[in-house]
Amino acid sequence: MRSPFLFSGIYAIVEPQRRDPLAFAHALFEGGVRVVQVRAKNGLDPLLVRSLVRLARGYKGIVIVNDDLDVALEADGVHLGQEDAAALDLVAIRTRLGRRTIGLSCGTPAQARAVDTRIVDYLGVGPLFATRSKSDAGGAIGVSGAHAVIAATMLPCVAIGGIDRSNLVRARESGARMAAMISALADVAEPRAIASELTDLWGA
Ligand code: TZP
Ligand code: MG
Repeated sequence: MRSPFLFSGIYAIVEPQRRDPLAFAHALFEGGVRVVQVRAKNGLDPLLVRSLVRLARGYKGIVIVNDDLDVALEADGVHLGQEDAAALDLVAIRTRLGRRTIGLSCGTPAQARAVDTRIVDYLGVGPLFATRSKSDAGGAIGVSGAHAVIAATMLPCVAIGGIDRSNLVRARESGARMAAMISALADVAEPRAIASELTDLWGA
């Protein structure tokens, strides 16, 4: 990991169209989340990302943006999907992003083995369980499928897809260092309380 942060716990994905992103991220950081990814279908506002980074600094947290390499320069890193990465020159991206974090989604051991670990810092592994937050996420690979992907890499992994309070402990059995969530955090009245509960449940 090039960015100095503790790679463990809950990885929150914030979609600005779902909840007011600054208030939501504030609640999540208060609840113990240290990594927030901002994901927006209709483009990311660089000013919002700058504000989120300023907020994160008060909690020793980091902000990663989904896909957008220009806005990533305002943030602590970028997360890319397989298709995004296939169309890009990752060596050039590493040069451009410097020491910022680069994450890549992987759903199979073969994809994990193909990752250049000199360039990519962490893998997003899933979907673990069925998800309604990403229509093209593909079929669930389950805990054992995720375990196989994680066993195929030396990189730290973030489990993702349909994770909530009911299956968080099972998700941890995959060997992932972090658990990423959208709905389990966004669809609740008290995100701070849920973030705190999930952070404790995940442990370390
Ligand atoms: N990538 C794989 S599954 C997923 C993404 C972005 C969506 C996760 O959302 P949720 O609501 O936590 O299932
Ligand atoms: Mg993408």
